[in-house]
Amino acid sequence: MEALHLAPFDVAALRADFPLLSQEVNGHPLAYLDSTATAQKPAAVLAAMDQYYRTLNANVHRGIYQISEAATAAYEGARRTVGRFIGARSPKEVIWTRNTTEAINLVAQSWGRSQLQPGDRILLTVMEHHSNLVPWQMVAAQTGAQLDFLPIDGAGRLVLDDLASVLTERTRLVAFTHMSNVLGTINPVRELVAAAKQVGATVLIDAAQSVPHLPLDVYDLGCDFLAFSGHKMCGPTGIGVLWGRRELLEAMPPFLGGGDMIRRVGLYESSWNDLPWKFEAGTPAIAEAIGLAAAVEYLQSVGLDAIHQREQQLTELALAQLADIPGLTLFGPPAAERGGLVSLCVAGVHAHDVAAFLDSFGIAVRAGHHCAHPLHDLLGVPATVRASFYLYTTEEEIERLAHALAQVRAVLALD
Ligand code: 7TS
Repeated sequence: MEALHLAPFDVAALRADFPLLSQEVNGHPLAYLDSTATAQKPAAVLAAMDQYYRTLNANVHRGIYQISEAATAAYEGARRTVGRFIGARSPKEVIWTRNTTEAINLVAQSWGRSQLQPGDRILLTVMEHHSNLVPWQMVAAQTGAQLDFLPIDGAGRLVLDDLASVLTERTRLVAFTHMSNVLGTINPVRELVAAAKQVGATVLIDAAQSVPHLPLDVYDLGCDFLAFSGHKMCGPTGIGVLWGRRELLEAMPPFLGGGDMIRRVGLYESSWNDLPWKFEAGTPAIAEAIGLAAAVEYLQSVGLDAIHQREQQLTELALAQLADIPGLTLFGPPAAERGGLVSLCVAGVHAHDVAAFLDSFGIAVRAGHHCAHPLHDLLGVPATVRASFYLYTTEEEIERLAHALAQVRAVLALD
């Protein structure tokens, strides 16, 4: 196999920023190929959170004392940094949540429950992660709305030929993933948004797999809501974002009730705080917001264009190396149409056994249905093995993956 020529990208220097990556597992250097599940954290993120706890730790929006005011400034400054990163026009459009899942549930329960009526339709795709499916099933049961689905073709691309039959005047919401966490497919956002807008539908984008990996601007995409998680973009767990158009957010009722989200509270009724705090009940994830802003600054220093290009080149390399291995089935479209991941099956070997075999070589991949059960039913397999790449992934790690996968059938296949 002739090595593909990759654009210059100082991966060795980047890897030095990630303390976890230097360890050995089962006597081999760790090859962490599961960034789609969660990304590793650079020292700059760990340092920002450490410094917050060492020097500023105090609750926000409350204390009239120095460190509380400084903590509030850092926390709200983080919101501005993250908002600018996705093209938000105001920090009021940026709602902190725990993760993508909570952001989508917020829209489903606040916007969906107050807007949807019996007979309304919600258009999703068959490739959604459970977090962009189950909340809509729940709100459909609560409101009498019904779900429709866009299908995929054999290469894992959305099929838009029959769009007019599923996207009608009754469609109130179109919600889809920007990038599939199983197939890697990058969906045609602008085309879908334009079609949705023609019928007056609101659009939510699950950007859990796109915000970490490619440059993106919410106004350029034209959507109404966009959800993502900090932990998949080199930030901490426990922090995510819902971006929404201000007029929609202003009109929506709160999601959770409690401290911080209120303006005035009486014994029998209350009034709500301004955006964004109306949606942020209780003590927030302060250190995590600060850590996420540090992650954003880190990713920007590398460059999202460079990261995306690099991942597509790594994917091309992986697809080329894996294509030659007998007994492998690869899912998803060509590298140019996808992000940095490869999902596959090995004939005669369960995905979990493949993952355990790879782990014995220090290669960490995910095996299972990746929270996309209906998609796996459609692919006709109970589980896949998924290797995913990020800015710290090396060509050598992909070669090690291909080398180990070339041996797995000889060792484990029953046929
Ligand atoms: N949407 C997509 C497209 C995802 O890939 C994930 C997580 C989520 C939503 C949910 O994100 P969370 O942070 O709220 O959990 N995907 C995966 C994965 O593929 N393996 O582990 C988590």
